[in-house]
Amino acid sequence: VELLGELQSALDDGQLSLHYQPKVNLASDQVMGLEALLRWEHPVRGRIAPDQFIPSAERTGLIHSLTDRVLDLALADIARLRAEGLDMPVSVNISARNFLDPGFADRLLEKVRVSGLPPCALELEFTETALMADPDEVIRALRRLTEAGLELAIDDFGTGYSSLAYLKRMPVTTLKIDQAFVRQMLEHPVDEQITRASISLARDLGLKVVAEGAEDAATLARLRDYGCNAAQGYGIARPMPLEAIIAWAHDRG
Ligand code: G
Ligand code: G
Ligand code: MN
Ligand code: NA
Repeated sequence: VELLGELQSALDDGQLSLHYQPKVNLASDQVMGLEALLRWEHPVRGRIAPDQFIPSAERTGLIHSLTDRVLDLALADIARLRAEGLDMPVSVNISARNFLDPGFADRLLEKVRVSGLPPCALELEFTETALMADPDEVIRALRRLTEAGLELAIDDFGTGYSSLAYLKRMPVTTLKIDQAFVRQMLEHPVDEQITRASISLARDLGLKVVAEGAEDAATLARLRDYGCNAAQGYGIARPMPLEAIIAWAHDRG
């Protein structure tokens, strides 16, 4: 609660920024996108992890202005990336609560319009939980966003509560397999089976599939064997500030 009051001032003081983690296409080895991850640099407490403040921002409704700020930061950073010749979609994490705000899709589309960027430069990641409260309403909002040209991805796949019937109804283009299954899949056969089955499911449904939490070369090689389209994880790169990701991407060629 105390942190939350400070988050309100952090929103006004420029203490929030985005770090970026690359996703790499496993067939071509090319960078195919970046995920934006929120970072709060508190003047006294130092770095505060999103897990420590996003849940309470969700409970109190502050998540609405927080997500608006994240979108503004991301759109500004996308313009900078494109000025550097780095023309790849950036994905932003959207809370389930954001979809319960009836003005959310309109505000987001207006921000994209004002930015002058093509809508396909922005991808939204959200979990299956986003559908639980009001599936029809959320699916309508998702459809508007996808019809406007945004990319949509299901995040943390396999850890939520939704049914596969929802997966079929949702207008998503990408499925991200949660790191809980990928990280130690070479040590734990059940994790590997779940990862492999999720890759097949995604491909059968015509979705792109991204494995998260790939921490080493052996895991990346196995994911490639299984036909996974892309991977993200410490085995490729950690999340890093904008200028560092620009240097990293140029360096990699
Ligand atoms: O980057 P890190 O591993 O610390 O992120 C921890 C969690 O916080 C992840 O579940 C991630 O999806 C979430 N997260 C990171 N940035 C944002 C953000 O901008 N908005 C929301 N809603 N969640 C975020
Ligand atoms: O929930 P979401 O998938 O958005 O969360 C992404 C989180 O995973 C971020 O906090 C990011 O820092 C973290 N992360 C990214 N790659 C790896 C990895 O290879 N290993 C681990 N342990 N965490 C990772
Ligand atoms: Mn994510
Ligand atoms: Na995830």
